[in-house]
Amino acid sequence: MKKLWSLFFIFWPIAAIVIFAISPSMQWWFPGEAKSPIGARIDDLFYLILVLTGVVFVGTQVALGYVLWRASSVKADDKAWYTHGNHKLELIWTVIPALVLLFIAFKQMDVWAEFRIVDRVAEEIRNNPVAEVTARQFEWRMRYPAPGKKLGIIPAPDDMHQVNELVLPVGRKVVINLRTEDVQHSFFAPQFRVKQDAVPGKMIPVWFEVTEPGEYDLVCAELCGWGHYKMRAVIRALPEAEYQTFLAELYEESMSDGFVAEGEAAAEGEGAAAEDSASAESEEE
Ligand SMILES: [Cu+2]
Repeated sequence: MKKLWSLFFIFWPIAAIVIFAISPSMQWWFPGEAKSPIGARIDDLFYLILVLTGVVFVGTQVALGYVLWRASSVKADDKAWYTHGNHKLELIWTVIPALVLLFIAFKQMDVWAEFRIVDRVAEEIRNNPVAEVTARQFEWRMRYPAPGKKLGIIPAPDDMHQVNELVLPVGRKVVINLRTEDVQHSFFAPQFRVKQDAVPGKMIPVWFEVTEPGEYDLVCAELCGWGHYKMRAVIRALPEAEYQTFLAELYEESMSDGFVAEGEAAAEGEGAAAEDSASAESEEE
C-alpha cells in the first residue's frame, strides 16, 4: 500500500509531461498562433519559462516519489537518522535558481520594453494614433480621425465613430489611445497577446502590429460590473488598400445628413414604386 502511494506521486510528473506535449495542438494555452510579432515573442518567453519550470517540477516530483519508494521499504524497528543540512547542497539549490531567475529577468527585458516603453515606437507612429478606444459599461466606442487628419485629444466634428468594432490596417505598427468613461476596464486582444488596463482619468497609448487580415476578439479583461461578460467587440484587420477604402466609406457615411438630391430621389421613388407593384402582384398570387 505504501508503495502504491509513492507511485501516486510519480503519476503527476508523467501527467505534466503529457499535458506539456499535447497542449499546444489542443490550443489549451493560447487561442491559436499569435497574430502579432510581439505576441510571437511573448509566446516564446512563455514556452521558455514553461520548460524551465517544467523541468524543475518533474525533477522534484520524481525525487519525492523516489524518497517515498525507498522509505516504504524501511522496517518499523529501523532507526531514523537526522541531518542538520549540507552547506554545499544548500548553496547549490540557492545559487542555481537565483541564476535561472536572473537569466529570465534579462531575457524578457527587451520584450517588455518593446511592449511597454512608448519611446520604442517611432515618433511618426506615436503622434498619429489610428483610433481612440473608449471603454464604458458595457461597450467599446471607437473614434477615428477623418481621412488625412490627425486624431485630436478633443473630439472633432468630422471624427468618425463605431461601436464594438475596431478596424485596423495589417502589416504596420499602429497606436490606439485607450480610455474609459466610467470604471476600470481592460483592453484584451487575445490573438495579439495584448492586454492593457483602461484607467479612469488617463489616456493610455497601446501599440501592436497585426500580421494577418481577419476578424479577431476584443474583450474586457477586468470585472467591471454586471454586464462585463457582454463587453465584447470585434477587431477587423484589413490590408492597407481595403483599410483606406473603409475609412473613405465610413467618412462618407458619417458626413451624410440623410438629404437626397432631387435626381436621386426620383430614381429611388421609381424603385420604390416598382417594389410596391411587385409586392402587390405577389399578394394577388
Ligand atoms: Cu469592462
